[in-house]
Amino acid sequence: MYGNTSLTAEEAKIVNSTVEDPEKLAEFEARITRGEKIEPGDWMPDQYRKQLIRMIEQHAHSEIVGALPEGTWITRAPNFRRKLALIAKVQDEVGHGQLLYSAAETLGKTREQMLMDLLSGKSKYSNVFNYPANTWADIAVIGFLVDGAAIVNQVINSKGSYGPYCRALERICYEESFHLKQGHDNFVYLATGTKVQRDMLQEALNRWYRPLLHFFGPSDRDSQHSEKLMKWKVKLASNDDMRNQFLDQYVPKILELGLTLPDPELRRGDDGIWVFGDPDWDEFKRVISGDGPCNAERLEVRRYSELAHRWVREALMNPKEKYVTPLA
Ligand code: FAQ
Repeated sequence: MYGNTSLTAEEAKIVNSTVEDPEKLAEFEARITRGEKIEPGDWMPDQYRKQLIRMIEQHAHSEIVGALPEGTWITRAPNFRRKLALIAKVQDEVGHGQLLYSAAETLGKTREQMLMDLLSGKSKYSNVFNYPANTWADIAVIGFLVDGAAIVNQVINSKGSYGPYCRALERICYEESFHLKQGHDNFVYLATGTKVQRDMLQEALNRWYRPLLHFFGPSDRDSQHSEKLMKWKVKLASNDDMRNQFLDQYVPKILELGLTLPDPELRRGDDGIWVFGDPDWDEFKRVISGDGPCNAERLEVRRYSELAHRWVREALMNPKEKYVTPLA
C-alpha cells in the first residue's frame, strides 16, 4: 500500500536518474490537472521526485523526533489513564514515521540514507520538536495544538497528487484525530482546574505560541518550494493559508477557556485573515538550522538509538538471510 521497498544504493541511483522529457512532462502535468494520483512506477519529473522525497522524509523525521518530548513524560504522567493514552499516542507517532519512511522509499531513497541524513543534520524536521516539554502542561499543548496544527496541514496534504503519501496521510489523520481528542481533554482539564494548573497551562501556551506560528513554514513571500509544490498539487494550500486556517480554528477555543495569547497584535481581520505580531522569523531560521534549545539533545538521542539498535537493522537487512515461511 505504501510501498515496502529497500532499494540498494545502485537501484536508487537508477531511479533517481530520470531525464526530463517535454512530452512526458506535459502528459504528467495533464494527469495532475485531471486530479489523477501519481504512483511509484509512473514517470515523474526529477524535481517532483526530489521535492517529494525532501518533504516526506522531513515529515517522517518529524514524527520520530516528535515522539521524544512527549515520550519523556510517559513515566511522569499524573495518573494511569493519562499514562495509557500517552503511551498509545507516542507509539502511534512512531508508527506514522514508519508509514512515511515507506512512502518516501517508493521514490528511491533508502531508509538507511534517510536516517543517516537525519543524524548528520542534513535533513530537517519540524521546528516545534526542538523546544523542551518542561511541565505536564506542555503535553497538553502538544496534544491539542501541535496535533491540531499537524491535522490542518495533513488533511490538506492528503488530497495531494502522490498516491503513497496521500494514503499514508489518510491513515495518519484518523489516528491524529484521536490524539487531538486526548490533547483537548487534557488541555480543557488544566484550563478549568486549579489556579496552579491554569497558570502552568498559560505559561506553556506563552512559550509555544511562536513555534506554533512557525510550524506552517515561512510566509508565502519567503517560501522557497511552495510555487512548484502547489503547481504539482503536492501542497494544496500555501503556508499562510494553512496558518490562517489553524488560527481560525484554535484561537477562539483558547480564548473561550479564559486563556490569553502573548501577542497584542493578534486579531482576525474583516477579510478573515489573521493579523499577528512579528513571530521572530530569525528564531525560526536558527531553530531549523540546528540551533534551537533542544536540537543537539534530540539528535543525540536518535544517534544513541541508531548505535544501540543497529544490530537489529543489520540482522534484518542481511541479504544472505532468508525468511523462513511459518508452517502454520
Ligand atoms: N520546521 O519553502 P518552504 C507532526 C523549511 S508532523 C522545519 O515553505 P515547504 C505530527 C523547509 O523544509 C510535523 N523546517 O517549505 C506530530 C525548507 O527548508 P529546505 C511535520 C521547516 O516544504 C504531532 C525551508 O524551511 N509536518 O507534527 C518548517 O514548501 C505531535 C523553506 O520552507 C510535515 O512535515 C518547519 N515547521 O513547506 C508528531 C508536513 N517549515 O527543505 C508528534 C509535510 C518550513 O529547503 C507529536 N510538510 N521549513 O532545507 C509540509 O507540508 C511542508 O514541508 C511545510 C513547509 C508546510 C512544513
